Amino acid sequence: MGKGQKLIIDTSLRAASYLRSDIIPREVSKAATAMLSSVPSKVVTLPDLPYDYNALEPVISAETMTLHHTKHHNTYVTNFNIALEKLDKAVTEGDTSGIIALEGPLKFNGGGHLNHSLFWNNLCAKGSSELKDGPLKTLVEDCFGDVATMKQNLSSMTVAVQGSGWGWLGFDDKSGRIECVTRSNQDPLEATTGFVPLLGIDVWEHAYYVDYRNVRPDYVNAIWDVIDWEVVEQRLVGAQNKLEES
Ligand code: MN3
Repeated sequence: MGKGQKLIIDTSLRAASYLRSDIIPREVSKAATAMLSSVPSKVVTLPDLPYDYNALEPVISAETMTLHHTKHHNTYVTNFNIALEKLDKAVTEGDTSGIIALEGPLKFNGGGHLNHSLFWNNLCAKGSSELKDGPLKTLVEDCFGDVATMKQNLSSMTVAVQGSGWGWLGFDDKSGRIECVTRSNQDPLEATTGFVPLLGIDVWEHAYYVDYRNVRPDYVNAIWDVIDWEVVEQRLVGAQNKLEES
């Protein structure tokens, strides 16, 4: 069964299982619930990297990339699926307290999954990182004066994140401008601020400790060599198009 099909079926089964027996026969409701719980409820999976583990060397080592992808990101995926399963159960049982208690695990693990999925894709091999003339460069120059100033702003804000977190270049769909924003832990940018994520920099220690030890500024300064600006520009253009359609 395809992912889309499963989602549609899951949704209709869920709807059926919530209906009271005075609206539909109890057997139908029971069968829907039973069938729903028999369908594997794994909603997210660990995405493949768009390059080899050693592709970002020497900026980020293959060791860091392997650990970061197969251990850290994978743990967010696993725990997000567990939280979703619990959510399903709590919703089915009408357990309001249980639903609310899942807010933290959903945000942390779902955010971890979203953030890393964006992060892998906005990186590329050193030789391929080039910010060419186009809508992104034009808007960066309009908002920051020049590209170097934008990099400086985002670097210093990201280095200054207390504890674990992320630095982002975000698109503000109210003003149509780009801004530097930081978030703590795995708080996902769009869900917690409304900014559309264009470029993310992970400054959890697991992202750089093997290669840079505790020297976060060296890591953040080096990462500019492996930014996939084409992807960042695609995200910008996508957000701008969405804005025009709305
Ligand atoms: Mn990470």
